Amino acid sequence: AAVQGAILVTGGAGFIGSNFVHHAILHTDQRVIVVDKLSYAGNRASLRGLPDDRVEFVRGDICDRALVNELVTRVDAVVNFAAESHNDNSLADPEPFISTNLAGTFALLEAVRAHDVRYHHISTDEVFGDLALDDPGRFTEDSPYRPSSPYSASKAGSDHLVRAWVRSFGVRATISNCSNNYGPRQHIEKFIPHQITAILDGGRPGLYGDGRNVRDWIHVDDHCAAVLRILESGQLGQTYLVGADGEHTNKEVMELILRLMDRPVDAYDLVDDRPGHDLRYALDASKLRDELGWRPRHADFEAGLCETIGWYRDNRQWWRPSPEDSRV
Ligand code: NAD
Ligand code: TDX
Repeated sequence: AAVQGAILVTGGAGFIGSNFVHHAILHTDQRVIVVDKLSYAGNRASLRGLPDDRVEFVRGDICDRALVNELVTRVDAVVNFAAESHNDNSLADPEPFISTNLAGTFALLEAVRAHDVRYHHISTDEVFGDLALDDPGRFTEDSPYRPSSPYSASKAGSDHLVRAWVRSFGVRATISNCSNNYGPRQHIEKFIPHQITAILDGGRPGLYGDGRNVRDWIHVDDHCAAVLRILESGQLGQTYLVGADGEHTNKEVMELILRLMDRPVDAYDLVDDRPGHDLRYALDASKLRDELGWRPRHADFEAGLCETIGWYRDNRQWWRPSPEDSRV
């Protein structure tokens, strides 16, 4: 196999990173080192229940070049999930997006270059900007980069760094650009868990603008399986789009959540729109399907959403820790 003993997972206490660590422990015999600085978005509880002899947790910053350099010498591959990930935060204060998403990627690239370690870069469909609501097209690997927000611009810049390190230095890297993920352990700042937890708390959820914006949803497990497949069999230097043909307007998703939670489907407010709000994301994952044989397993969005609602209902202490929890 392309990857042997151990993987360094950056941002492994975050939403997708922690799901990836659980996935890799279940589906491979790899050992995993997680490095995560435990920003507001990181949660140590997301890594509970994993075997101690296969998972090591290191609290640290991917911008710390000495730390990253040392960790890279102990693994066969790096998967970089660590990022500032929320568009609204990037509008309020772009600075951490520049340091983590750009300087952090730079630190990792220099380390994998020095030690010739395989690198996989996690990115987003947002680097391509948005599509018009009436545009029948979808993003492909060849779509031009046209990011809209400080977040997506920092991710776009990080992708460019990876490609430059591949071409100029022969770094053995791949990139994946995924659509909007949903599932367990997603920070409640994000749309789906934000609405679910607002309803569980007895509040009224808010839809930005008129709710016509479209997102292309994929279950986080399907994203994790795709990343593992690319790590094992992806062609070096290549980019793969990851998506599961899951386009829905925000209004549709809001109404579905309300219905699944036994609330009237109009029990929400329209609130101020996000400045620069991207209209539509949609991506064509044919390359990943045709070349690597990946298929999404959670094709039924309603069933996946129902399960996700159940997870937030059953894991209130994860998203609303009590004072006793924080003292442990
Ligand atoms: P998240 O915000 O839930 O998790 C990010 C994790 O990175 C957190 O645990 C945080 O503590 C950690 N982190 C932040 N800065 C760090 C630093 N400097 N050093 C070490 N750790 C640091 O994000 P997520 O939604 O899991 O996204 C993970 C990756 O996937 C990001 O690169 C994001 O751009 C990409 N992505 C996300 C989505 C989505 O829908 N959530 C879709 C496509 C791509
Ligand atoms: O309260 C809300 N109401 C609302 O209508 C929130 C938080 C969001 N929205 C809208 C904005 C978006 O159109 O819902 C949609 C989804 O919003 P987010 O969850 O903030 O995601 P988005 O901006 O689409 O970006 C996400 O997908 C791509 C992730 O946060 C990124 O990390 C990823 O790269």
